[in-house]
Amino acid sequence: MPSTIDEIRTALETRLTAARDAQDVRSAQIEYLGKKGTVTALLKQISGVAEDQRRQFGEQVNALKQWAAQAIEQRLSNLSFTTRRYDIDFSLPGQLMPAGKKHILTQVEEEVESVFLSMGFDIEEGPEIEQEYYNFEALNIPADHPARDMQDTFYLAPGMLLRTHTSPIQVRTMKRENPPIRMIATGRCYRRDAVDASHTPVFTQVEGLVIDKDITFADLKGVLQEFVRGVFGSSTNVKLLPSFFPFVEPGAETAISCPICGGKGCPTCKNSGWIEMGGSGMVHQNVLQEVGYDPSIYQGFAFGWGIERIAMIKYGIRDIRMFYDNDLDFLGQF
Ligand code: FA5
Repeated sequence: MPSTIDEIRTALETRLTAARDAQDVRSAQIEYLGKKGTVTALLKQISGVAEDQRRQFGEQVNALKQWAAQAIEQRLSNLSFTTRRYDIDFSLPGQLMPAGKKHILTQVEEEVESVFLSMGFDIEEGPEIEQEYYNFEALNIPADHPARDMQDTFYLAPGMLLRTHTSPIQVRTMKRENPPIRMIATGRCYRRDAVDASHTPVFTQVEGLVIDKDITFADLKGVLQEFVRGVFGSSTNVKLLPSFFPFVEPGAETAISCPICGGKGCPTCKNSGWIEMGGSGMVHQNVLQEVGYDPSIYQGFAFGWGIERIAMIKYGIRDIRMFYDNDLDFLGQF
């Protein structure tokens, strides 16, 4: 046990420097400043010191006590700083920045694209601001044709419009390339349609086109069958119902067996077991001639479906407006 003031001071200094945590410092505090502590013992000795030395001894012991108290506090605060630094739990999860994700329609579009890519189709693109020629005339819909009423159009300038469907991309692709052609195109379309649970003025379509020698209606059905099985599940079937589109002959509305009830009948398919998905048909010979193909050599089929419709059936969404309301709680589910 150190006996002189200097020795006590040096010993405490060494002790504090060696202290690894607050606990070590606290026990040093008790050992030196506690009731039975070294410094406290010296304080008690003051009154017993000879009178001529008492004052000097008292001052030295009090100074030691003060220094010891300060040194202990200082060491504690240093330790708490270092402890805090090393107290970080690196295994705790960090605060994640909310990450954005792809819109459900983009996800469905990409899924559709990947099914067709796996069948060897190319992906084409076309402009949303389109020439009337590609949107209508080249598709066998002349200016005075009543079929123009089927697609109420946003005109931008004479001869220019917002495309009403993705079918002009067929024409652009055929004019640019020679057969054989196997392509799909997805994209925004615009119509002056009143908004309701299944219509919006801006919507998305997927267009498909195959041109080659000896292409038949059976090829159309086979490709659509593969497509719907890839998107809706392997037991989904396709049914073609007679319909009219000026750019195909024969034309067909395409229905799939209801993926929700498996074709047994439910509210989604209005108990019919079938759900209509979009148009299709064999490319009209006027269209083939317009793009410079010889219809006696080349035939083909085309189809155009709504991506929103596909997404609604796949995910059981009853109102198309949900896609465009920007409700993050809704969109975050997908
Ligand atoms: C067409 O647009 C044809 N171009 C499809 C086609 C292509 C037929 C190739 C034959 C050959 P229709 O107008 O029926 O057809 O539209 C196809 C699909 O687009 C509809 O079944 C529907 O799912 C979607 N659609 C059309 N208008 C709207 C709208 N206002 N809002 C949401 N979806 C729409």
